[in-house]
Amino acid sequence: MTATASPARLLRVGTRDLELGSSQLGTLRDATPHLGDPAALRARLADEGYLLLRGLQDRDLVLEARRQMVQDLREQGVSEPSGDPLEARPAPASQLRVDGSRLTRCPAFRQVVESDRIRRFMEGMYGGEALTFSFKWMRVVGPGDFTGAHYDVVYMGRGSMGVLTVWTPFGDLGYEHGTLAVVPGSHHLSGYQRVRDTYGRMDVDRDRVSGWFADDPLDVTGRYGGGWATTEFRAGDVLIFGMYMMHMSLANTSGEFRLTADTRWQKAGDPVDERWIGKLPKGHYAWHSEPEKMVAMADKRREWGV
Ligand SMILES: O=C(O)CCC(=O)C(=O)O
Repeated sequence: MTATASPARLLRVGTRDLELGSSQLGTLRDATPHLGDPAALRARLADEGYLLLRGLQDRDLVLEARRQMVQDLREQGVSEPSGDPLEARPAPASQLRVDGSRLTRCPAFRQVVESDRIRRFMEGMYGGEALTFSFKWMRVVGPGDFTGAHYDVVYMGRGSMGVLTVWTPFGDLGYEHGTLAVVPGSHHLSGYQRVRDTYGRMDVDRDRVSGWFADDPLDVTGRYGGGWATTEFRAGDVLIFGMYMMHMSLANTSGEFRLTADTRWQKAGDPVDERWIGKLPKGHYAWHSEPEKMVAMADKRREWGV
């Protein structure tokens, strides 16, 4: 009997199809076995730049938050009614990307993103008290949409450089929902040095640059090295990474919304980016406020030669 090779699986990452399992797109390594060993987790984070932790959050609570969010989206007329309280299917003529900020007011949302589990985890990572930004980024990403490749530092780089992003799926996510992808090691790979020294010094409010470095994943790894990695997620899993991790998302090719949050933590007592804290965080106060002053990333990249 001859073994038949399984067909290549193509996944749409940003604007390009990449073959899963190829050198261009691999899968994320699971760091869950190191839970309870902060030194090992810190070493893994320093080396690869990310931590994939399965079941860190309480799955039932995450699903309860999803139920509350779906109900809110239905009340807004954004999501279609359905017998399944967890199904988030866009209503006809609904937008591609819906403002998710109102979903952060769902009671179970905050219970998840500020849970004792994640706080204790961060305290272990920082070896002391941890602080989370009061601003929470909740994404409701519609079919066809994706997030372009970027560093988080261009959006929140005015305080600690030890800020960690926690990417939290609210629901089970297959690749087709548009999972997050990172370039492992891109925070220290030498090929990215010039990118860190140019793009990585931007501040979207001060410099009014568009924040994404690229829409095409190969416009990153094809030039600077490394490969993209992603995985499928279950409610309760989180992906954690630092400010200089190059990341983007797969395109949402499903017929449903992708509900995910990115929330930020840092060591308490370190300088804090004042845009994201307090009762009413001011957020991006200049970026996009005067469209005629916006600087296209393509122009900046030409200027930097990257
Ligand atoms: O979920 C997304 O599409 C983008 C998330 C992101 O860029 C982040 O977590 O920093």
